Amino acid sequence: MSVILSVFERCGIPATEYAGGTLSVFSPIDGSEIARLHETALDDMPGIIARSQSAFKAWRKVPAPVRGELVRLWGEELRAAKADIGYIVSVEVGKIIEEGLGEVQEAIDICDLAVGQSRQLFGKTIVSERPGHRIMEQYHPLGPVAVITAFNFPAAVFAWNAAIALVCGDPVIFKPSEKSPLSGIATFRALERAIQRFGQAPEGLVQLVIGTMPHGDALVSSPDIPLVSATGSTRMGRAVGPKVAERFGRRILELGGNNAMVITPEADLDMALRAILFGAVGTAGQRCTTLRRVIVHEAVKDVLLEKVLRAYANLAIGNPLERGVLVGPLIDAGAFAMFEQAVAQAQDQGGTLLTGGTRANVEQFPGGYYVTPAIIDMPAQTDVVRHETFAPVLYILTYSEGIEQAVEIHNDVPQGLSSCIFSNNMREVEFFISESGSDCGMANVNIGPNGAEIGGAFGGEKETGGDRETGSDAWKYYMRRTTNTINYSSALPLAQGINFG
Ligand code: UN1
Repeated sequence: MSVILSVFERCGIPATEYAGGTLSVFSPIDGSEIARLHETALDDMPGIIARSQSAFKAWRKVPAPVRGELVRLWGEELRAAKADIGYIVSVEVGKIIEEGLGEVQEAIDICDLAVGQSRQLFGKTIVSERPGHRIMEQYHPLGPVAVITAFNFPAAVFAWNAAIALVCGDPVIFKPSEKSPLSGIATFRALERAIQRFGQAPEGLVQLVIGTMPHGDALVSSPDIPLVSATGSTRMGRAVGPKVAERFGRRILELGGNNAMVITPEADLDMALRAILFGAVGTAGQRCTTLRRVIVHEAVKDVLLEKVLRAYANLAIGNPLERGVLVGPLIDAGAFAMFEQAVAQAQDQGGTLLTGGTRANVEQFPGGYYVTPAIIDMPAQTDVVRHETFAPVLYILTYSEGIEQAVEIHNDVPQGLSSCIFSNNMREVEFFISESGSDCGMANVNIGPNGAEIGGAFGGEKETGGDRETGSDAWKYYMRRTTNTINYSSALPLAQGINFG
């Protein structure tokens, strides 16, 4: 693991930073400690927030396309550091290299999108009911944005928020997850290098906070941070949401998912199989978009299961840094305990364990929590199925009637992030994505629920939080809208025809 130290150095994380501190960071690959980071002093939080506020006063005046130039440079720095940051993601989160690199690519992609967006921060012009009047909307910078990320996407989710916030004119304070801060720091350092090359950013435009819950709390509770973007569990969202609401702040919450795939009698089962594999065992089941439920028609259930079980039997589980391995470790002992608990509960609740569900023996790394991905055939959508377990546990649910029944089962969970249908029947497909279909923020056709591109809006309904980030018009969350009514006549008529004396 000593190679990681030279990668840290190349990414701008020197020994003075990764050693000698109080926050231990472990690699899930073998459970070893890879860094001891220095935590941000809690006393420094007010100063950090104040610096962000003063940076805002300068940054909001920089023309948006010029702000876009900074993000363009960040994209260049990320391209140059892609292999290194991808490697850190793999070591720190346990993703296979391919997925570690994919995550950095996602950060690069959002930079590209944000650069274009920096020339497209537009409002509407609206006709007025009064002669000689015009109405228009403008989008102005909002203020400091706090970005609090989860362990599983430490580079991409920071970039999703920071790239858009920066072009929108907002400074950023970034608190990465204490479980995977190094990937976040490396991504942040690439941004600092871009800032240096850019040469005209105000001091405090982007700041990093290394710490735990109290640090997050300081950001969430501060009235000087108009927008908090937080990714994590529904439990975390329940704590963050009300605190931000209490001070009338804005929030972007990306919380739990319980993503399903409906497989109808007219599905291409080989395609479905491939999507199930990437969806359910990719990232060892630790994506918020991970496939957690398959809702399959009884007519194709046996054929599908046979294919899926055969593929699961050949899954390469082990060192995520080794080519050919598809399933790396869970993040830590806590995640493993949840996995074990879910597998046991599902069986208590009438499920039949078809494969997996145990700790995998990876001899090389006795300290890592590797598991055999579980598939559990459930007689009904019981409590455990309705709960998000952040691990590779796939529940099989069966339907026997039409697509309406499948959708009913599909929507009968508290979460609403991502969903998909496999079918070549346009009636089923259109129903699934219609107003009466999937109630999720994302509903895909003949592709899995995960691995979304950044161009669309990302997020979901119900306990997932209701907000959106990345592409489409998600940028509007990061700006404040003003409606301007302009009178260019020499009279002062009132709207609604009111005659006031
Ligand atoms: C997450 O797991 O928090 O759609 C984000 C996906 C990725 C992002 C996942 N683009 O799976």
